[in-house]
Amino acid sequence: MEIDLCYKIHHESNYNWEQARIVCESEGSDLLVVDNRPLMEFVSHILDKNVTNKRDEQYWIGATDKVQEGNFVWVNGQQVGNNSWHSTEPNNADGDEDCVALWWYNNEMRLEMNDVPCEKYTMKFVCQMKW
Ligand SMILES: [Ca+2]
Ligand SMILES: [Ca+2]
Repeated sequence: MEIDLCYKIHHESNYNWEQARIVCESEGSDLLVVDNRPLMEFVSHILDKNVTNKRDEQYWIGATDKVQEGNFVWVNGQQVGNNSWHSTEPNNADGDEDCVALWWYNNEMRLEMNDVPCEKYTMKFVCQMKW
């Protein structure tokens, strides 16, 4: 599969989801859309080379269920499939998890998606150029 992606990893971790998206937009991009497994594996590979302590690494990506609870959509308007979620996610913990981040579950090579509170946490993020 050919992967046509220009991305930028933001290693500063002081933005919540909405703020991170605004940073991406100010650079002519948007938060990363990882809508298939090969692309997720590619992104995992790239991020794996750029982190030192995976246990602490989390990255905002461009998916949210802010508009309708339980209905996750990418920032490009596409529906989020179910192939890249961690096995127990999305769980909408405490009824307040509407934004999606990548986590290194169990310190493995594999990144998986988790829904987390949009504003409570700040973390690193990945922007993707729009063409
Ligand atoms: Ca939710
Ligand atoms: Ca969750």
